[in-house]
Amino acid sequence: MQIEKYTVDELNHQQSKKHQLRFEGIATDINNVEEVLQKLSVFNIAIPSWALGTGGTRFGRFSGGGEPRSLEEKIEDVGVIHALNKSSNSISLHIPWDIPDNAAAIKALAAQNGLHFDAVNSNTFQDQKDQKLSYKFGSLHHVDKAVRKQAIEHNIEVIKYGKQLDSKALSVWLSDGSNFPGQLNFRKAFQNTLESLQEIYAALPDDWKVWVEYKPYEPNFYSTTIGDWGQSYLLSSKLGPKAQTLVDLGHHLQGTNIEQIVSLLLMEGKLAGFHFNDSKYGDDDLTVGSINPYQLFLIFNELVEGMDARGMDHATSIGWMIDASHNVKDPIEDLLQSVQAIKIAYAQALLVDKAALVAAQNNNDVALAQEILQQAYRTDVRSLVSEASLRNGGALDPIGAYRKLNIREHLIKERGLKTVATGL
Ligand code: AFD
Ligand code: MN
Ligand code: MN
Repeated sequence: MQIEKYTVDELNHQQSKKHQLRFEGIATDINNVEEVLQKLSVFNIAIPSWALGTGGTRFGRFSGGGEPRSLEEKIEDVGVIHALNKSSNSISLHIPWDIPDNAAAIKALAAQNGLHFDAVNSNTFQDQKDQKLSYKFGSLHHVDKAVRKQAIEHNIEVIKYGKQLDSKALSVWLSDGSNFPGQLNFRKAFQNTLESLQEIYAALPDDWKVWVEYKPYEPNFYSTTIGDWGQSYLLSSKLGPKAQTLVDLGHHLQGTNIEQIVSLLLMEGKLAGFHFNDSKYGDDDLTVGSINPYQLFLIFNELVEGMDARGMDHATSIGWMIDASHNVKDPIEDLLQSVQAIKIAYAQALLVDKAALVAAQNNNDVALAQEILQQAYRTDVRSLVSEASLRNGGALDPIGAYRKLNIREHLIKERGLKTVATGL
């Protein structure tokens, strides 16, 4: 479904007085408010095609109704998100779940919705119908060369689809690992993975990147062949300049200092980008900012500082994407909330008084350094994010607008109550 712009404008109009008061309140406090607004308004976060349906666990899946039944409908859903928040102008596809039968038509539909295609993702963590060899014991790291070859060819095919859609990156997440001690020779598994990735790397167009994602456990519970950022960094370094390390926030053991990882990867020019989500226990894939928004802010603080140090463009020099799977929420509401949480953390990071922080660090003034960070974190920046959205033609309150416009009800009417989107 297409959202008519005047319906969003009408809702904004109803809220405009209240918004104006809040915005003016904070605007007078910030000396570079226009610069902050400008940065916020060009900042976009990609939506993964697999987050548009309700997720599940191994115990069950409870579909919410009106889920997209095809790639076309997934694109329409991202179009809805983007029309409301003007901050989600791309979609990331997962092959073979989202094979575009007619790339030209798919591209045209995306363009109609103001969207383009972010990284394409390969899938060698599941066996597909009619697949010759099984990935039960892994893919790119497999002991059998024939299985590795099949997985390499799949990745090269994914690049082919991505080229048709003007994607610029291949995102690789492997579930390869082992469940029991002794099952695997770690060195050989790593070497096989490297050699397989080298073949995929050789098939990358010049202006493409390959993003190597890591994850400590699940579905394997003893070892994962690309288990942490060190292993991913080792691979991406050996592969070459077109390979980088992708950070998925949920792919860390509890207590890991993710902001420090981010800082060092950025320093080395090896940070591919993000899969945003939040978690309490593991790879929970919860809504961004729902559990630990302070950590999200600290990550953005390192990002802003590190990118500025290298003269990088915040909006375009790395990949920004959500990777979530919500089991009980309306997926579109969850994604709108996630994008808002990201923009709030980014806005807060832009408010950090950098010169004062550097001085405090150089004086070992620990208390002051904390004050400076928390001063920014405790600022209510929601009206800045709303103002940026308003200036872009989006809604002041995207989730409120989604509800008031009864979008899910429309989708259910159009698609039915018992639809299930492809994905996990
Ligand atoms: C996994 C990974 C990865 C992958 C996705 C598939 O985070 O990014 O593509 O889920 O649904 O947990
Ligand atoms: Mn991920
Ligand atoms: Mn994950």
